[in-house]
Amino acid sequence: MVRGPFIPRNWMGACETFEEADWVLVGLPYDGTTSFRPGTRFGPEAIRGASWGLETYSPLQDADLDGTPYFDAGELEFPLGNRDAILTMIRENARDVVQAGKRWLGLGGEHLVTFPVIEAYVEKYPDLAILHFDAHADLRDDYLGEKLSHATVLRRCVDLVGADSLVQLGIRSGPQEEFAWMRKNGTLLETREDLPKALARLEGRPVFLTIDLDVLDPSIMSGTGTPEPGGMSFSTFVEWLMEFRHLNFVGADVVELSPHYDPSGVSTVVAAKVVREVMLLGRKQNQQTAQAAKAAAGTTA
Ligand SMILES: [Mn+2]
Repeated sequence: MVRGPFIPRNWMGACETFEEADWVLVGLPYDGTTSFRPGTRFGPEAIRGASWGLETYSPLQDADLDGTPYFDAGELEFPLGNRDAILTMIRENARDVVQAGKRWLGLGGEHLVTFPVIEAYVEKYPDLAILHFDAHADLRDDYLGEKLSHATVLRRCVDLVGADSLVQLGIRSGPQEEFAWMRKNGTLLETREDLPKALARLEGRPVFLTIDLDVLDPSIMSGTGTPEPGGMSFSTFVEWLMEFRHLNFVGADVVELSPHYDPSGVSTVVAAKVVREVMLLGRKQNQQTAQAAKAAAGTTA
């Protein structure tokens, strides 16, 4: 018998049980269709480690994770190499979370992991809309002959929800046809002037938020499979995110962290902070209010 205490390996501050959670974090260590630099299978574990360096309070949103029950389910153990079996596992797990009335928060992993989650979501929310941050449109109909790939994932999601249920930000790389498609279908939010139109697509509907971390500039996000120069600073990213914070987010994922390409560890810290801000979206809970509520409930902080 060794006494401990031992360092927890889950996400900082997570609650004990699935039942009490609002958000459910699920690690998705899969990078099987990655076309350039593999390694996102190590993303979720790295994000968990970095979470311990975060504060629970977000000055940006004046909200605290203490008032946000979230459960860290851990990493799914995948039969690596069997893409279809892995997608089925993710779909079934996401379905359990969604049908229990909880919000999925997937930690990638490559971006293909979003598709089976959207499949599970549209079963419960047929009017689901998707808000997509990425350097890449991921709208190819196939990639090297494959219909299911990190490069086609948003096209597969559009097959389910329709092009008029998608809003995309930060896209700065892709073939001309993808840009033509986005402009034709009005999915690409390029300037502040486009914001009201984008919000009109999303307001009043259940929204799934999918964030490919390569939307951020490689200067803070070198730790990703397909870095693209010219990306958002962290400040610009959160400014955009705050434009959407009043929406009804029913689930989210944060994908494509590949920690071994970032020896400084900065990308992983950024990723963890993105996850924190996502969990606090829509929760306008002032810290003092939360503490007062705790005191009233007779619990200790
Ligand atoms: Mn991308």
